[in-house]
Amino acid sequence: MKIKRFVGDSFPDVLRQAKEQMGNDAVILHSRKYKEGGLFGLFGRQKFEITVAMDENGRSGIKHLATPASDYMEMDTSQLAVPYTNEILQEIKQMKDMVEELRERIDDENPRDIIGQNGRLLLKHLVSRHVDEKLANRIVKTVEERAEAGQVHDYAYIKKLCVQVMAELIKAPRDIELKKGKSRVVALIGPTGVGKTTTIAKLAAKFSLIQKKKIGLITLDTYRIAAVEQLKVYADIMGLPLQVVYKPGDLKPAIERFSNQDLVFIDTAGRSPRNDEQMAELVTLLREAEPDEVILVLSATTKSDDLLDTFKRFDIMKIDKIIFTKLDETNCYGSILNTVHSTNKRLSYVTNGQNVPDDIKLLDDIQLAQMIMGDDPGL
Ligand SMILES: Nc1nc2c(ncn2[C@@H]2O[C@H](COP(=O)(O)OP(=O)(O)OP(=O)(O)O)[C@@H](O)[C@H]2O)c(=O)[nH]1
Ligand SMILES: [Mg+2]
Repeated sequence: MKIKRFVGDSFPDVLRQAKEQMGNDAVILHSRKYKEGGLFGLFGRQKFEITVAMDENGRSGIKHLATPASDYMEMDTSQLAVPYTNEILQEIKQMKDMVEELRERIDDENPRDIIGQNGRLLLKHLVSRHVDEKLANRIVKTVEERAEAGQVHDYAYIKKLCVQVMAELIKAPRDIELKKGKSRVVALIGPTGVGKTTTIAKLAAKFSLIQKKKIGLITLDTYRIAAVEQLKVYADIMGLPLQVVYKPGDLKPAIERFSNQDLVFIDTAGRSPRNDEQMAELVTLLREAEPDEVILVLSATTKSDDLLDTFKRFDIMKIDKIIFTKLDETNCYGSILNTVHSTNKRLSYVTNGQNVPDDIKLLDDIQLAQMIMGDDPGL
């Protein structure tokens, strides 16, 4: 018995290697997927491994795994009107072999069927990455239409096409806009605990320390004592001015006082989108603030249906962009694509950890699509 391990970038790739070196009769003993390398353990490269055995006498093998005729003999035929004779079993076996041979020939000669196979593989993969099944079907269809006939057998090529198609759906994420000589007011809204305050601290650090912009911070979150304290700690560390607003009437004057800052971030209290009273209060505050940008903060760990529901409820505040947080807490980013697709909103930053200010990034559409695909976006 010869046993060998094969490693590659895709399952078809390792299977091909195994077939080439061990022949069609080899038997797969074990298979697994694992991540290699990566950043923050997040963008590791997906690897596939199979362990294959080959009986050197050529007796065990894939062909022998097909049900042998003798198994049919063991069926309980007492209930059947027509008894299974050896002759019939022989014919069934011949027909099975013919179908198998035909299937192999079609696979070799008909590239469209190969794309069909690769398409099915791709669909399964996208759904496993939490891409909505309907959307995944549409993506696969577009990939199939665009695939060059000569390359359809190449799954790596099909995956690359898929990344392009998904990137077009995601569209290029947008940075926070700055206007020369004008103060810009940006409010972050969203459900409780998604990371609004932490994200403001990261953004404030990026714009003040790296881009040398003048930043002002305003918090409307006075519901919890700890909430003001949380932003105050960051403001003190970065040496940024912070104003705490307790009632709607004080908001406009606070923004006025920051009219010389390049960028003013407004932190809001996390609201349950299902609590109408809380939502109405937030709407009143935002009307008062008239922010230049309203950014909805969502967690990548939330289910697609809930993300969409949350978006709809917060959209009375006219959402401009979406920030996704906690990318480090999940492996499947299909929900990001689903949300962007069904809301038709632009993404902005993504965050991938609790560290202020490091764990925030403005990825491009291709990098996001690669992440959704489960590939290393090369960061
Ligand atoms: N793993 C991970 N944790 C994060 C990320 N962003 C924020 N957090 C953590 O999530 C928790 C909540 O963060 P906050 O910034 O207080 O969230 P919030 O949306 O302001 O919460 P409320 O004001 O209570 O609604 C904290 O423990 C943060 O450190 C992230 O990208 N990844
Ligand atoms: Mg907060």
